Amino acid sequence: MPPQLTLHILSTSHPCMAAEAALRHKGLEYERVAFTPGSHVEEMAKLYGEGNTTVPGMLVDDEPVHGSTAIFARLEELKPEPSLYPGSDAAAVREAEEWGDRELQDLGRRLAWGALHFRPEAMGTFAGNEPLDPAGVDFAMRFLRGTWKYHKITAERLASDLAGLPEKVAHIESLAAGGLIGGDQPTAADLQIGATIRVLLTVGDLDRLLGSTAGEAIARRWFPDYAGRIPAGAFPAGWLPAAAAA
Ligand SMILES: N[C@@H](CCC(=O)N[C@@H](CS)C(=O)NCC(=O)O)C(=O)O
Repeated sequence: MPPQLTLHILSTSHPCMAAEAALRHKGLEYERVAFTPGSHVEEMAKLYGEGNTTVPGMLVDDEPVHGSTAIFARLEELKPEPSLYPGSDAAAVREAEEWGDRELQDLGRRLAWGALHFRPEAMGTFAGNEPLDPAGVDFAMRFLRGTWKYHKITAERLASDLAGLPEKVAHIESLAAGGLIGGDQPTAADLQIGATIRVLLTVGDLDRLLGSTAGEAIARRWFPDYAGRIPAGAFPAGWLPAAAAA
């Protein structure tokens, strides 16, 4: 009997999207449990242990596997083909995936929540709805203050994240040029990096930096559907880097 797999997620989370794409790519059956933001903390701690409160988490029967990179690795053990760490590139793919987790993933949270502060009406679009009405904007503004605090977002932090983005985009280009990502089959690095870029594609201010890049192509290929649009002009213009890194 194959083990029973249960994936615990929050619905707009990009590492959760990445883990789910890996399950689908491997053709594994799984149960998907979407928690409500807020109460997920207690639920996750119960299942994955004190301190392991972020999503995704996956139960393999009763065995807890916490975090997207651990989930990729465990899925690879459970079903080696199609591989997420193919052949002689395995170590380099693992390194690229870890870079995506360590260096890029947080930007999907900070830049999206960060931009929404300036365009709170756009929060409605992330649920697939129209921009919020004035009462909705009042709610969103209170909610967004909470997300800034939780993710330790400050204007200085955002400006520095934006200034560093061209270098990260250039790193993704070099991974694609080296054939580690962007192939016909997704690697763990495609899924980890692509999921974050997919969230960043909702931020209109980043269109100029991300448009026609390898990151954009990978994100749209493996994550075609992701609701949300924050119109350009959210961030103060001076915070946006002038051009992509060479
Ligand atoms: N690097 C971890 C981080 C996961 C993470 O921070 N997930 C976010 C959602 S994108 C989360 O759980 N946020 C809610 C929380 O921190 O309580 C991974 O890839 O699994």
